[in-house]
Amino acid sequence: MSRPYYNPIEVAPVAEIKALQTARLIHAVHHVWDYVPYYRARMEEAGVSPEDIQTLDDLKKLPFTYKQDLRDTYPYGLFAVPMEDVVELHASSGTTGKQIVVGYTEHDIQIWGDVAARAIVAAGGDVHSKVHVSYGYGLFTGGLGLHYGAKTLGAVAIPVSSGNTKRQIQILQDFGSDILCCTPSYATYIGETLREMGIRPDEIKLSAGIFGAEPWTEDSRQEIQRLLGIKAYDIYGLTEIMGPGVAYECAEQTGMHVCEDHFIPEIINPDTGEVLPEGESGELVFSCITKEAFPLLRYRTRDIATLTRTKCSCGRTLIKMSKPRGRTDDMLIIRGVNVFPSQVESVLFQCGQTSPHYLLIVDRVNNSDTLEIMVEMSPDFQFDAVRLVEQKQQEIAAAIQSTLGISAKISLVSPKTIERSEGKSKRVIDKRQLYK
Ligand code: DLL
Repeated sequence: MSRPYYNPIEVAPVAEIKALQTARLIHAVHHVWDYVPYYRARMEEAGVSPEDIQTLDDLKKLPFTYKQDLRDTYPYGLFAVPMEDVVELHASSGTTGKQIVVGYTEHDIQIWGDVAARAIVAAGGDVHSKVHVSYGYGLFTGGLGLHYGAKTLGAVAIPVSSGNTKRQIQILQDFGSDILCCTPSYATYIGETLREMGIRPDEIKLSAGIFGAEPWTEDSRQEIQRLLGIKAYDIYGLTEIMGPGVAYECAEQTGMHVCEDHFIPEIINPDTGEVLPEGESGELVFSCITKEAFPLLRYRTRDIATLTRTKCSCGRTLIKMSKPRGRTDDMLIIRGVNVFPSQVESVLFQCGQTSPHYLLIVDRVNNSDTLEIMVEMSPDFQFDAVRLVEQKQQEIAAAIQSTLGISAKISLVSPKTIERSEGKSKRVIDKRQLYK
């Protein structure tokens, strides 16, 4: 019989988790003070020494760490162990700017395997599962992270990596994969290809999917579940903190449990840096309390989410984070209105006959911002009926106006017009950046 959780800490009393966090935080602060001159200098500047950190509440005395700090110390300036203790490097370029590089000791890799194994178990996996990993392998953490999770659990890792979608489907069929791991946009693409090939979801063995690395809405979850005949679980992580497995979803599918025994989350006001009370929306900040090679403290993720510690029906006591709504740096400001691509996605789903593929094109004409939304329609939409096309455009424009408060030009395009993604999808073209 499969276990309901992987590691007993997932269901431990909250007081026990907090005691563990406190002890580990104190140790982590000494570790960076002793071994990372950059951290020591930042702490001295802020007037804090390791002795000032005795409780979880003291965490807020520590200065924040920003992506810019990682760039300024590129490549190895924030490593807290000698290179002979590092066994693996990963990197991320993000959407903008110079890449950053992170390192792991053998112990760090073991913890990564443990937290990713928790995600697989929470999605119904066990030692018998065949875990089909279609995240990219390489410097990106997606592929190897889930791979380590499957191996740690004792399940079978199938390292397919991303791309070659028809071959993915052949492997799903022939190898009998149970759990698919990839970005939600690639899951949609695989599902659509399956449909085009005339293969019904019940002809493959998949029962679950573990999808993350980019924002996705509840509507796209429903779409993926329908296309692939599975239960779709969210997983969150970022290169700087560990990779996938920082937080993962359970059967309740109402947010992701944060692996608080390794990463302390906070929600802050991104403008003032003030720590916000539980339940409020703001920027997620993480402190690594067990990492040896690359232990970031109070790292500003730029992801917008909420944290709640309500009782979960799965029995896990770890705090839950909401689906990130987007990143502060993904948020578009169009004629003064804040717009997240995920909000547009929700509106499109509600309008019906749309597909999950869309593109926002933002420009500046005569000193005023313009927004065009290219929407790919589902195969049953009748493009030859001009009146229907106009009606649909008006319907979507009105829904965008009433939900987001901005006007947009809607362009409906036929199926398969918008480029598909095998990894993280690109939803926005902001031409205004060209004029900066
Ligand atoms: O995307 C790690 C990962 C791999 C997570 C596979 C989940 C699955 P990065 O490339 O460094 O690492 O990108 C991290 O991706 O700050 C978020 O903005 C976004 N992100 C990650 N997971 C989610 C998610 C990997 N479940 C950045 N929902 C993060 C929304 C996500 N956004």
